Amino acid sequence: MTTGTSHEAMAEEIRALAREHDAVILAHNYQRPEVQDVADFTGDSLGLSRQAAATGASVIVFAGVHFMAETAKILAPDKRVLLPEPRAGCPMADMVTGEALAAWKADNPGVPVVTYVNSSAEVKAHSDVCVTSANAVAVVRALGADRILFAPDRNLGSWVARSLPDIDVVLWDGWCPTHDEVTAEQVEAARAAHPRARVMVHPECRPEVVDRADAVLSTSQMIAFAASDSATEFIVVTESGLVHSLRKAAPGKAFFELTPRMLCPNMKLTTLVKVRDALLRDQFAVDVPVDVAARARAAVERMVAIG
Ligand code: CIZ
Ligand code: SF4
Repeated sequence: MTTGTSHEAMAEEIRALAREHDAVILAHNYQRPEVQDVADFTGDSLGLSRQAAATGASVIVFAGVHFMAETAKILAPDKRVLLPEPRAGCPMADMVTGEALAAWKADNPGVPVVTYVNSSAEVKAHSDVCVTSANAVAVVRALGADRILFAPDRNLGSWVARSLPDIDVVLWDGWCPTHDEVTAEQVEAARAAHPRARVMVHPECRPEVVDRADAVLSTSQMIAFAASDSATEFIVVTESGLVHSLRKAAPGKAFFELTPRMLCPNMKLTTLVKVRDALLRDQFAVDVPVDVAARARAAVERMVAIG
């Protein structure tokens, strides 16, 4: 399963199965290149969940991690949502539970709870509003509160706090292991090696890394920025899978990764074989209890309405 030819044969089988089962295949920007290439749509978690809600297909195969498939189910409750690899979770999403968030909220009456979409349905259901890395600053600004609780990513939360100095942002202590381990020295070394490159940094990185960016962007924003900016070289400080999407979106430009490369082991668990098996065996369905889904959907919809 490593050669181009075997990928092509498997991709053909997957496309035929998707037609047969009335399925749409969605792949996150951090997925393996061959999984991105077999998908109908690639994108960030919210963009893909909106595709899930808009599609006419009855089955959604979500190549990503568990919270993303849950978000798709929340926005498309009547569709069957399959996660090809049931072990694909997100350690950051697991750093807060619905129960713990509810207790934090009870300790801070009247303070809005703002939750990153990288969280479980249960956690979203206890939140006032969700945000993505693309809209966190704009949504929090629009809330008009002078104090907020932000979970689970302390790094995205500190980016919001530093962008909006008049708002008191109280941080939950969660982080993404893949983004949090990047150091300022690594970014400086990459810049020294590629002095003409623009540095694009994801806000899940630490503040001292974010401070060394030319642009602080979500994955979908990085794709748009690289395609439209006048620069022809870019240093990409986010999960390595995005480089494949960037090269497709801006084929004439050069994209450099940090050393060591940034990898999310959970994102890499999904393979073409698992996507094929998901379709073949109708596995692994992701369900969200109706009441939890309704409350989580309200937090997501509030974000969409504000942003
Ligand atoms: O929301 C997403 O898809 C994630 C995890 C990253 C991003 O910036 O798009
Ligand atoms: Fe979670 Fe980080 Fe992996 Fe995204 S890259 S799924 S935030 S662990």
